[in-house]
Amino acid sequence: MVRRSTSNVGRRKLLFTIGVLVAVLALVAASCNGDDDDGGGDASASAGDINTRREAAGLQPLTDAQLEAAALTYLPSGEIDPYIMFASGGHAGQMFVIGMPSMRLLKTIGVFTPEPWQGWGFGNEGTDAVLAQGDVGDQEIRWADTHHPALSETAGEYDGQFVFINDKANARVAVIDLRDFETKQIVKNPIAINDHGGTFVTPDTEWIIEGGQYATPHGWEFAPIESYDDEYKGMVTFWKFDRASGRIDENQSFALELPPYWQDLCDAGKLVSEGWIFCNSFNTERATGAGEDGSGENFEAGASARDNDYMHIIDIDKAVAAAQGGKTFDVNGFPVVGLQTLIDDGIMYFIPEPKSPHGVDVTPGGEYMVVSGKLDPHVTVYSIEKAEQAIANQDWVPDEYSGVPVLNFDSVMEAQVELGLGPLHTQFDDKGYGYTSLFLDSTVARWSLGPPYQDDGWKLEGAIPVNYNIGHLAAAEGDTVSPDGKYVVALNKWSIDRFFHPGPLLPQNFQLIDISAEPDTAPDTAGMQLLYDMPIGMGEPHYAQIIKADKLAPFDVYPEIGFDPATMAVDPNAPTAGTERVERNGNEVEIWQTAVRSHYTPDRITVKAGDHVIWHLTNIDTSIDATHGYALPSYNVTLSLEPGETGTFEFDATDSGVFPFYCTEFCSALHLEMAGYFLVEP
Ligand code: K7E
Ligand code: CUA
Repeated sequence: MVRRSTSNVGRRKLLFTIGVLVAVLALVAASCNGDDDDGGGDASASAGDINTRREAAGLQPLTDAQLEAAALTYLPSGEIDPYIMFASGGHAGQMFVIGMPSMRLLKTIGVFTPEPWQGWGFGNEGTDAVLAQGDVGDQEIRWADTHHPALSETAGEYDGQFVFINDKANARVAVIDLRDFETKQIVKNPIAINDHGGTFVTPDTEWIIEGGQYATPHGWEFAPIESYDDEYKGMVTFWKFDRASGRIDENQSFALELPPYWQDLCDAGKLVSEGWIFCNSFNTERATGAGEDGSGENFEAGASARDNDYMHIIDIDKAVAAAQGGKTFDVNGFPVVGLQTLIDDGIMYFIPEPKSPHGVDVTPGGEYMVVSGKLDPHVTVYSIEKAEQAIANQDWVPDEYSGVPVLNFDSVMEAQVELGLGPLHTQFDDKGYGYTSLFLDSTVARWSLGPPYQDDGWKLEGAIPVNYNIGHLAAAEGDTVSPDGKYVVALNKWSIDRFFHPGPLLPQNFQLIDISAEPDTAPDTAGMQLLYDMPIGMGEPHYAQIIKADKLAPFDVYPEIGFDPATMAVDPNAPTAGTERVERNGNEVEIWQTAVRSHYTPDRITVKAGDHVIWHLTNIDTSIDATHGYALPSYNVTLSLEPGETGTFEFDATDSGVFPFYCTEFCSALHLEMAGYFLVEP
C-alpha cells in the first residue's frame, strides 16, 4: 500500500512536471511566433540554443511540436515510467517489458526461447524443465512465434499478477509470474499443432482462451487432404487458471471441436457480455490449397472466395457444463466437446462477418464486438444484446456445412463505420473513441463509438499516419473495462526509412501516440500526436498490453534465502551459509555451493572424468543489486541467481580438463576474483 501511494505521488509529480514543461513550451512557441526584435526573451533563446547545438551535432532543427513531443517522452534519470507495456516478441519467442512514455526497453523475458542473461534454459533445472514442458512429442522446440500477451484480470481490470502469451507456431501457452517476471509454465495444446486466437482471459482470469488457426486433424495426426471435410478440425481451448498455484490446471481444462474453418483472433466478453467468448474465422470456404500436380487454388484465392466468414460466439457456462458433464471425447487424453454437442446444447452460434475478418475487440462496457474486415474498409460492430435476442428468437439459419446456427446479420449488426483500407485491430479510450489500425493505409483511425459512449457516434473522426505496416495497436489499459486514454502505441512491422537500417532485415517500429486531446484540437490527425519512434531489433511485434506501473509489485529480491523460482518457495535442499559441502557416492558427486560478494564457497572442486555431477548453488546475498551469475565453460551452463535465489544443474563430467567457472555479473570491485576451478581428472 505504501508502495502504491508513493507511486501515485510520483505520477502526480510527473503530470505536474509535464504540465510545467508544456506551459514552458507554450511560452517558447508564443515568443517564437511573436516579434523577435528583443530576441524573444529567455525561453526563445533557449529553444534557439537547442537547435544551434543540434546543428553543431549534425542534427536537424526541431519544430515546436517536435520539442513538445520530446519533452512529453523524456524522463530525467531516475524518474520511473508510469506505464509498463508487455509486448509480444514475435518469432523471438520472448516478451518485451517497455516503460512508457519513455519507450525504454527494461527487460526481455525469456519465455519459449533460451535467454542466457537470465540463465533461461542453459543448465538450470528449473528453467530447463519449464522449456521441456513445451516439447512437441519428442521434438525439443526452443523458439516460438509469440503473438498475444494477456495480463491477468480481476473484474475486468488488469491486476498485475500474471501475464500469459501464446506460441502460434506450436500451439503453446506460457504463464509468467509478475512477482519475478519469470516464466513458470508452458502447456502444449494436446489437440492442435498451431494456434492464433490466444491468449485472452475471461474477466476474472478463470479461463485462458487459446483459439486455433490452420485446421488440422486433432491430436497432431495425419489425414490426407482429400479428407479435409471429415478429418480436419478447428478448435478453441479453455485453459483453467488456478490463481493460488499460479499455474494452468490441465486436468480441469478442455477444448471444443470446431468446424475446419481457420479460427482467428478471440476476445472474451465483459460486463454485459461476460460469459461469452468471441472468435473470428476465415477460410470458411474450406480451401485446401494448390497441389504440386496443379490441382486446386492457392489459399490466398481459395480462402477469400466467399463474401462472409463467421464469428463464433460461445457460451462459457454451457461449454463448461458440457465438459464437466462428460459430454466429451478424448484426444491425447484431453477432453473435447464435440461439434454436435455445441449445436444441441446451444453452446455456440455463428454471426456472419464481412469476408476475411481479423480482429474482434469488445468495447469497455461489453456491449459491442468490433470486427475488422481486412479486405473491407469498414469495421462492423455487433451488439451482444441483439445477438442474445436473435438467439432467443431463433432468428437463424443453419450453416450448410456444419449445421451451426448462423444468426441473422441484420438482426445483430449495430453499425458499420468506414475507416479506410486494411482495418485489423481496435482499442478503446476513456472518452468513447475507438482506435483501429489500418494496415494498407498505414494509419491509426480514430472513430467515435455510439451510445452509451457518444450520442452521435459510429463515425470516423480522422487518422494519423504511422510508419509503416501497422498490425496491432495497444492503448493504455485499452482492453479493460476502464481504459485510461492518454496513449496508443502503433506496433508497426518493418520501419523502412525511420532508422539506420542494419542490413536488409529492417527493425520493427513501435510508435507512441498521444491521444489525450479531442479530435477538433488538431483536425489533420483527429487530435492525435505522434510522440516517439522506438525501434525493436527483434521478432515481429504483434500485440501488447499496457498496464499502470503502480499495479505491479515485483520482488526487489527473493523473499527468503534459498528461494526456487520454479516453485516460488524455499527449496529445503538449497545450500545456505554453513551448509556448503561436496558429497561423493560412487560415480555421483553432489555439490552444495553458495555465492556471495565476491566468492563462491567452495571455489575449487575436483571430480573424475565420467562422474555424474549434481550442483546446487544459492546466492545468499540479500541486497537488491547483488545478482551473481555462474558460467561453466564447455559444459554449456550459465545461470543468473538473483539475491536469495537457488538453482541446480546436473551433467556428466565427460571431458577432463580444467574449467574455470566465474560470475558473469560485475557484482563488486573484486568481481573478477569471483571465480573458481572445476577440475576434471582424466
Ligand atoms: Cu493481427 Cu497474430 Cu493478432 Cu499479428 S495478429 S498483427
Ligand atoms: Cu558475483 Cu561478479
